[in-house]
Amino acid sequence: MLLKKISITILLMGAYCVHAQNPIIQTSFTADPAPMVHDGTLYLYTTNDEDETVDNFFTMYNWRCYSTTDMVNWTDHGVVASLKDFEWSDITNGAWAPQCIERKGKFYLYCPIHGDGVAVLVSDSPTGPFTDPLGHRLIEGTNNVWHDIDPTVFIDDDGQAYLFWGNPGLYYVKLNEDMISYDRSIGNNGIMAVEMTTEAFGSHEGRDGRMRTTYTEGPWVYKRNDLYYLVYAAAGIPEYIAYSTAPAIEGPWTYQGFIMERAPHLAFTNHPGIIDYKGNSYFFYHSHELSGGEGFKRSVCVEQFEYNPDGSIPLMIPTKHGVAESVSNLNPYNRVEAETIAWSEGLKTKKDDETGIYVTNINNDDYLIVRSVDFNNGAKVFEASVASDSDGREIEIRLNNPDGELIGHLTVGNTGGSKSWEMKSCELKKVTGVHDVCFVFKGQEGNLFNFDWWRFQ
Ligand code: FUB
Repeated sequence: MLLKKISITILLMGAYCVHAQNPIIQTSFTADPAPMVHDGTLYLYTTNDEDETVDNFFTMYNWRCYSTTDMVNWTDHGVVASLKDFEWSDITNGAWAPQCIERKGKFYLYCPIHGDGVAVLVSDSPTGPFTDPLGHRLIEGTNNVWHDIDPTVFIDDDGQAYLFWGNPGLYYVKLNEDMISYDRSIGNNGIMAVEMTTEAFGSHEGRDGRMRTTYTEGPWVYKRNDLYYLVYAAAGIPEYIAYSTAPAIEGPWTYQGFIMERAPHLAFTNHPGIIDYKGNSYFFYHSHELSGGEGFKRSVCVEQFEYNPDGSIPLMIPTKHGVAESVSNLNPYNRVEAETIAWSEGLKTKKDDETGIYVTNINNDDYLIVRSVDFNNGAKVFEASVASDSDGREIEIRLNNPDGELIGHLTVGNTGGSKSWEMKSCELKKVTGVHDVCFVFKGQEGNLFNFDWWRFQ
């Protein structure tokens, strides 16, 4: 009996390691998740905590984007916007929590510049390039640029768009149809301040002993079944996630309580993003686990959940395994970008004009896993686009995990340089059905090679 128990525990531990899915991005530090579904794909906009923290504070210059069609494999689109896109702003560090929305084929990315208010960028594609349509900030207004962070945008059924934001106050404007200006005939030159009552946002005792509402920052506004939801970081610092609901977007809001409590591996900030995709509901947040507990180096995580029958949101437990099941399989017979990753160890991604995004910083024994790969009736050949400046490097192709069954190995060889891309191929043990696939990188020293895309035949 005891033996059975021990082997079950070992089995579970094995499964746990293999399917570790949170945080969902391991190649950069990402925070402040903002999911958006467009044309069957879920795009995830994030902030980007730099690898090197300056002056023990948030060090954030860029906004990044990732996408998925299965909720387990995430394709890295790199930096899609940066503080440099706002020529009028002198701020060089402060690319805080954004949100993107589509309207009439244009994508509007609302970007808070910490210390310089909320700005907007526009693009014809969800992954950019984004440009600044205004040449000045969008929100002119609360006379306190610290308040003007964390925009969340929402288009109601009647077509009226709203932009909410703020820490520790909560404000909103009614955006005009162009999405880059707002109705200035209401409130304070267009800006409405939400009444911060305890009925609306609950109450808690701050660190200074004063009572206040739990609302802190990071609002996320949406509507479901005629009920308006406002989810936010609460009772900071450390922050929990709480939410309020209302019968109308203007309120009155009613406090509904915490939905993610503090946990040791969560950072001192947290930030919600909620979305439905392919019939499931997902809750995005961030933790500091990947950096080993550094609050200025956070990483986005996701949990699947179900609303309670009365529409309330259940308590979210931050897990290691995250999303257990993919919502669709990956077709390995189409070109797959190497930066499509379910889990990786040791890798980074880079972007250049010629190649786009590729996987780099590859050292001996680093690996990447792609999940739910559907080989169907069988793959016999593996092809990959790689660039290397020496011989003696290879990719082991294994099933499931770095120690899984070896089905082939690709000799990378010297292609003439780390930007000289060549398509290499190797034969495989025949593999059929659906598997997770693990590419394990082998070679003697340093940065072994770069990896752009792969495909099975
Ligand atoms: O990431 C910088 C700030 O930390 C965000 O704007 C807040 O929501 C908090 O996550």
